[in-house]
Amino acid sequence: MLNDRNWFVTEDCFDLNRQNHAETIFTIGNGYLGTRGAHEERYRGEERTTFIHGVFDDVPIVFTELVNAPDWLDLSLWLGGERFCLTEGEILAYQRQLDLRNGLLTRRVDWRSPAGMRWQLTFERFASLDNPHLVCQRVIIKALADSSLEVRSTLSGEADNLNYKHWDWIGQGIEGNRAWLHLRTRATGIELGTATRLIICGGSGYEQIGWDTRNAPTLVNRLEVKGGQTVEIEKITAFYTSRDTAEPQKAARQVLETLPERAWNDLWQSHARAWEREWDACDVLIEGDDRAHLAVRFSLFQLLAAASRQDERVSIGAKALSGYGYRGHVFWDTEIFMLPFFTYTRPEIARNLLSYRYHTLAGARQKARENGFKGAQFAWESAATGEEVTPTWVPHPTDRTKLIRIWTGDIQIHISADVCYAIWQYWQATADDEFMAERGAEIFLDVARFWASRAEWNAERGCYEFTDVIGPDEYHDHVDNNAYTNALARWNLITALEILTWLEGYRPHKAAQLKQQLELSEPELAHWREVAEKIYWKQDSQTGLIEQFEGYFQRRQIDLQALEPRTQSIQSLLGIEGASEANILKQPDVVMLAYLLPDLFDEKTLQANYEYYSARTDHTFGSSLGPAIHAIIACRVGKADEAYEHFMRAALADLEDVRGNAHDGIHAASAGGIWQAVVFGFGGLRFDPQGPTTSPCLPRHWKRLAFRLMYRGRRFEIDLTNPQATAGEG
Ligand code: IFM
Repeated sequence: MLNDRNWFVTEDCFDLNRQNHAETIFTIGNGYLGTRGAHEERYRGEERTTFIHGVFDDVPIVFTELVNAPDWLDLSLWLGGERFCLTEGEILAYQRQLDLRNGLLTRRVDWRSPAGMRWQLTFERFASLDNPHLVCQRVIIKALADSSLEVRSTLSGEADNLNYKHWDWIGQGIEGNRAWLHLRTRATGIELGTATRLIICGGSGYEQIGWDTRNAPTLVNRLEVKGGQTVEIEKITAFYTSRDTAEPQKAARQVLETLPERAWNDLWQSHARAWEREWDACDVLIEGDDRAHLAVRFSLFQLLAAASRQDERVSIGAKALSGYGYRGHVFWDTEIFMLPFFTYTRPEIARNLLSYRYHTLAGARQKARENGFKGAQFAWESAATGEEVTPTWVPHPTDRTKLIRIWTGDIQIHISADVCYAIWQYWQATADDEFMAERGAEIFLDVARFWASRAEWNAERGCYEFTDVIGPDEYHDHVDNNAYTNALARWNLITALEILTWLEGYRPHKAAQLKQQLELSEPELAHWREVAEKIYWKQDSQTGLIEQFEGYFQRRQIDLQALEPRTQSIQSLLGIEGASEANILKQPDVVMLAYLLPDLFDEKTLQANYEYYSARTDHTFGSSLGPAIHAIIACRVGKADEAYEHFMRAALADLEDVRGNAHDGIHAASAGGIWQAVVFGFGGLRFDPQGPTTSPCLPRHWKRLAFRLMYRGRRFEIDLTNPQATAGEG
């Protein structure tokens, strides 16, 4: 790790009004599961969730969602006969802290019960990164006078998703200090086995019983405690599903058998070592700006906690594993925003994430077919199978009698090129020819085929067009010739042809096999070339401005400044139709293109387009994906102050809830964008044939920026200092 500062996210008071935000930011995970930071004891309005990667089940409207697993946190404490609850009695001291170095969540409470008894409690939990099937809790309780203690720990199969039930009961049991539960998802038939073990040390007069209540086996322990004495509760819980093993319930029980009598210390050591290895690969140091530094590390922690290391059939949803937002669905957020962090620091994880798209090709082919196209068209929102799972209609946010039609699943087609872009970037960064030959090439070729079949020939204009699409800027739907979509499609077609040529040289039998499997003929390949050469493209030769889509320049001109200060998005202010008729963007579109395909933009073109579109973008309440990208391009056009403003807007989206929606789950795309803003924006990192090189544009108060990278199998440490740094946020 690069230093020992800025590793702790801390909450100094118990506040039920912001409990859902706190649950999000105190989410812990290990790439297998993620658990929101709900407390051990229950509170009204809480959203206590554990999501396990790949455990999806059917649900109305949004088709499928990650299922909330049985709650492993539950511990109900009866102290001297009174239930421990922070809304009763008096809180004498309180602190909750997430240690980003290792994902240990600790809560310290000094509590006076309603009857006046004083107790000091320390709660700890972590989700083992070493054995991702294990989650661990410890509670240390000190009574300040002689008293009694009762601990109740329930494994509840009643866990639901906002009142929607996904689990059917199969079986359960209690044996001594262990309880287990066996469940199955209702529609998808995924079985889950969970088992828990409760050990208590300290105290006397120990009594252990079990309540074998259906669907809620409960371990109960009663004991006496002396004033000043400490009691330690250790609870270890295991999860397996039928995605991991044929007998998940047996596996969950068995793994607990292998643990020593007291397991916390051993499990902790191996877990902490695993996190140390993670940070060793990717830590970032910012000197001169503690707030930014903590926010960057928080983002990286959340990405690392969400990424599967074992399973290449899952990806990371827009809210990772940290909340109900977008129901666990996977968007372009993963490939364009999160993946670069993994590609350049943990390429093995990036490969897994890209393999998810390979394994969901069948869904993408089905989508293309159903829409009357050839090849593979990736779903705008994807889950277990790659079928499209974007809801078609959703209830209006304020008028529940109305429904809103969501078009992104039908026509936001740029996602297919985004997937290819991430594969190409991974290949450039790792030189993993094996992956490209065995998986990437097939995706590229089938997506290129989709683009060629989706393109429409306009005889009058003599060009190919993509009509009726949505670009990254979702305030405008049903537009023709969105510049981002057209340019990425062209890039995708050309690069697919280049990859095929490469494959013919590198692994001729694989190239031949793919051509045969996909029935690729020379005339079809020639057609791809022609489509790529003749795709509609409009750029003003004088100003360099690229029109975001046909007719964009004629949209109603809105003066954004005149609407400030705002507390809501332009779409909420003007309505869906009103925003669509106006020229305001939800998020970068041409500017996004400038980031991904910089060769299309010379200095003047970049400047012109950045200034034009940035002034017309809803930075504060549009998409959270935008600010990090604006920060990067602002650096490229030499606007360090502006870059910093965008960067902090992205960096604080979760920790300080600057958009007011962090309760839904972390902004995972923004988290990935923040890393890119630091490395490619402020660090000015790029790759020359000789390797990485930088042209920094550090915020004026940053004294030092250091980060680590992997590039083509070599590790690099980049260390940039700013001798002119002014005193800043410190
Ligand atoms: O993928 C994004 C999109 O760009 C903007 N709306 C939210 C989606 C999920 O984060």
